[in-house]
Amino acid sequence: MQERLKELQQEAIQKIEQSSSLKELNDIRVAYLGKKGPITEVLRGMGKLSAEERPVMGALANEVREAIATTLEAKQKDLEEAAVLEKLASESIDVTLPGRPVKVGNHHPLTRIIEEIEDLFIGMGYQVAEGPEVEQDYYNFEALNLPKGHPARDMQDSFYITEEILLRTHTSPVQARTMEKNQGKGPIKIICPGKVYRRDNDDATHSHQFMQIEGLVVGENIRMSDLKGTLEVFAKKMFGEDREIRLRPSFFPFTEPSVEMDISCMICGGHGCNVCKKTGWIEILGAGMVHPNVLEMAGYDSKKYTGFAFGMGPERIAMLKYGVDDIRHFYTNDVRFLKQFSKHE
Ligand code: FA5
Repeated sequence: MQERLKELQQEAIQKIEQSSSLKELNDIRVAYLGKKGPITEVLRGMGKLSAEERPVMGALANEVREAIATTLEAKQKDLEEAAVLEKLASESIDVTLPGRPVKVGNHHPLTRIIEEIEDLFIGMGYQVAEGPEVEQDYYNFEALNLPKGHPARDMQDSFYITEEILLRTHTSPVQARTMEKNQGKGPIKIICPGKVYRRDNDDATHSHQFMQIEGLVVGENIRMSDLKGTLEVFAKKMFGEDREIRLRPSFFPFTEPSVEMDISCMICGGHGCNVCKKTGWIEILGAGMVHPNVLEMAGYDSKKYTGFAFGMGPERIAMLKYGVDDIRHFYTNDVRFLKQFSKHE
């Protein structure tokens, strides 16, 4: 029996030393020290021993149990430590590895142009106004001196929603709305950027939805020379100090007199090229002195107050500034096109 116990001790310690997991170790514990284990079995047979042999055997059995338990404990500690070290190693971060590149977006070229124009006018004391894209016929046309049946309504083919409601064809209704809100009192100095809609066929220079930026200045003694000076500053800041401007007579029912502004071609410097169609000039915007009827309809005394207004298409301006040959590039969201503008960020 003594030998059997010694054998069991040796066998158990050998297995413990060879074990490589906590689960394996637990199985060994159950197998050797459990109630159904061989040591317990040996102890059960102690009844057959003499009274002298029994305490000697009991002491030996306890020694064997103790030895196995201590070895188990030591091995368990080793395995637990090894597990922690392995976890730390597997979760360690190599801070010297290069990071994953973060894709940085950039402003859409149109947003950039609009913000540039806004900043420029804000710097001259203008405020930014907004108006609805789904507009009443009254503000889009009638309040702008374009009564129903006026032939000039055909200049802007419209998307009507009902007889009286349409998608605005220009940002000029914001002029009428702002003047009306002011109830005929006090000066106004606003720009209004926004989307507009026309039943135009899409091509390289036309879109059925595009942006406009409106400008309106109302006050006492506002003159055509103020309009010209303002537009000249705008053109030079936008396209370069050596740009020249010229105003050509034009027609808009809401301004009198009306003009179109050209700038000297930035490609050929005014000598004539394909971009300016050999004229040396490029058309940029429409403008004029606010028609007295428009002032009166909005409640302003046209004898006391005068004003000027202008309206431009930022897509066309962006096309000229960035050398873009098709307006549709701005709307198709091709990243190869958009990425080219990130360097301006
Ligand atoms: C107007 O819309 C007037 N409301 C501008 C104005 C305001 C005149 C205040 C006087 C006083 P026009 O229809 O010319 O004008 O349009 C102005 C600009 O919008 C054009 O110069 C052009 O740059 C742009 N534009 C017009 N139609 C389109 C289109 N289909 N696609 C892209 N841009 C367009």
